[in-house]
Parts: sequence; structure tokens; C-alpha cells
Amino acid sequence: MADCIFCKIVEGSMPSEKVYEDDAVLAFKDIHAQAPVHLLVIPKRHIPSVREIGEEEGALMGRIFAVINQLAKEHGLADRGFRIVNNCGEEGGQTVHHIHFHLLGGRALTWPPG
Ligand code: IU
Repeated sequence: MADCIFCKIVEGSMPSEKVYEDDAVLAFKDIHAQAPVHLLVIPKRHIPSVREIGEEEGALMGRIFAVINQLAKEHGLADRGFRIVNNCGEEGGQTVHHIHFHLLGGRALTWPPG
């Protein structure tokens, strides 16, 4: 999508600190890190939010969670624990409308969220 910032990151026309890339999935460091490890894992294909996820996206979602698991291990989070966050829609706090999963860790995270 032409005006989507994460599509621009996928294309390479916007900079990002990439930590993982394959044909379908990209992961990069969040520019406003909320924890010592704060990564965003996205599909390269533009999907606005979880509301557009159906059975057909099953393989893609499996790949995304396998990547999250790999990144958690690589960043020393597997034993400590970590959090995966998806914000969906206005009241869910979604600000970038290209589906993304936050991987947060490296400190004790509190609950509930605001
Ligand atoms: P949200 O779940 O839509 O609220 O999260 C969007 C995240 O994208 C947020 O944590 C931003 O800091 C992050 N981000 C980024 O890493 N790089 C960017 O160029 C932009 C937002 I715009």
C-alpha cells in the first residue's frame, strides 16, 4: 500500500533496523522501544489488522509465530519469558495499520496494560 509506513519499510524506502527477513516475514527494532528488547514482526504482505485474518492466513501466522520464537531465543528471552502484543483498531491502540506483533522482553513486564 502506497501510504503504509510498514510497506515502505518492507520495500526499503524507509529505514529500519532489521533483525530477521524471509520471503514473507520481516522483523525490525521498534523505534520507541518500551523494553530492552522490543521488536516488531510483520508479514510483508499488507494486511491491515487481525480483523482481516482468516483460515487462509494460517500458514503465514504460523511462520510469524515461529519467527517470534526464534527471535525470543536469539535475544535471550526464551528462559526469562517475554510478551507478544497485537493492538487492533482504535480502542486497541493500533497506530500503524499494517498488522504487526510486538515482541517485548528483557525486563519484568507488568499487567494489566493501560
Ligand atoms: P501499534 O501497535 O500500532 O501502536 O504500534 C506501532 C509501533 O510501531 C509503535 O511501537 C512505534 O514505535 C513503531 N514504529 C516503528 O518502529 N517505526 C516507525 O517508523 C513507526 C512506528 I511510524
